[in-house]
Amino acid sequence: MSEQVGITISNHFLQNQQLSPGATGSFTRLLQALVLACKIIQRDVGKAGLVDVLGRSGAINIQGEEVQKLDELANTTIKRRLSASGEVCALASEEEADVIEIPRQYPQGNYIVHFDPLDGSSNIDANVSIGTIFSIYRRLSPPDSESTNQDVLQPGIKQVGAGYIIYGSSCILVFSTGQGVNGFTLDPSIGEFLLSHPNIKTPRRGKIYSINEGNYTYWDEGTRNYINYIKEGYSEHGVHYTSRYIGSIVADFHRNLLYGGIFLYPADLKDPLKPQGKLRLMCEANPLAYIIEQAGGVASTGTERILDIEPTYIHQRVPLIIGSPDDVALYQEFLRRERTWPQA
Ligand code: P6P
Repeated sequence: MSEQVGITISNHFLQNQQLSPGATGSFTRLLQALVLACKIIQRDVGKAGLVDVLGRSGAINIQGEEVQKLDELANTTIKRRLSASGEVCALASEEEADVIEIPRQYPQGNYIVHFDPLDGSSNIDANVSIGTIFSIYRRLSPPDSESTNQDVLQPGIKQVGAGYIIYGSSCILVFSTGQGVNGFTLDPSIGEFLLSHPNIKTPRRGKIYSINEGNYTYWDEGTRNYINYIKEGYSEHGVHYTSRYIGSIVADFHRNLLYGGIFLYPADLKDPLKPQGKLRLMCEANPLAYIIEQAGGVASTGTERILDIEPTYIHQRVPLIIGSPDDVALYQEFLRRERTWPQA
């Protein structure tokens, strides 16, 4: 057990800053603003059920404002807190069609953040865990200038930080700045995130597969053969996989990160408008790919490393196959048709 367990996330940031030669505190201030935004979202998500009841009575509006959809509220919270930090020159949200300009009253900072403010929010009425996902890049254009497309559309390998927050049975923030993956759990009694999962590493192979099997008829042959194999073939060799799929990627990803296994959202023919699958490269696949690689895992489209993809559009969608390296490697064999099931 690391002696660091229990330190606050603020102290963790400051320790990292002291280890970074030439650090100015700018990145730390950005991370602090993000943590504050997530604490506010956690508070609002925690009242979701009540807001609906109280909202109807008209007795209480959330934060004294017109009751908003929670994902709109989360989006606004993150935009306001990051802009006010003075550390960002551009933002891109899953909730907004275009790049978000930073209001003139704030300095143009040196970072760009892509974020999904409240992923899985359609599950909130069922009290299923949902989350915020974020991905941080350093600007390429000169300081104090207008941000450019090149600033916003960088490959995932250029991320300088990424992470997610799960609003569930407890609120946990998992992130990396390139020196491994750490998890912090919110202690609501003191309003602090405390280090609870130091240096997370994912198992080389797991026994969990996560995929929406309702899309089976829309998958390519390699994906169908792989899923059939781990459901039928493996058990012949004494390895029995179990299916776990919540439909909220932060929850599915976090479980597989800790226990091992594979999460798949392959390209499917279900929606002609989304031939590359449902998940977004910049605010879902890239940050989770950064995390899984830092934890010893793999993230691929099935044929290409996620972090190598040169993005062309902020809402670009990609197939995502992510998790334990041996599980992803086996899937790729089926995709290349080196393996077939049932045996030809
Ligand atoms: P489906 C939630 O809407 C989300 O973006 C991810 O969190 C989740 O993994 C996926 O969609 C679920 O999609 O098509 O299986 O309902």
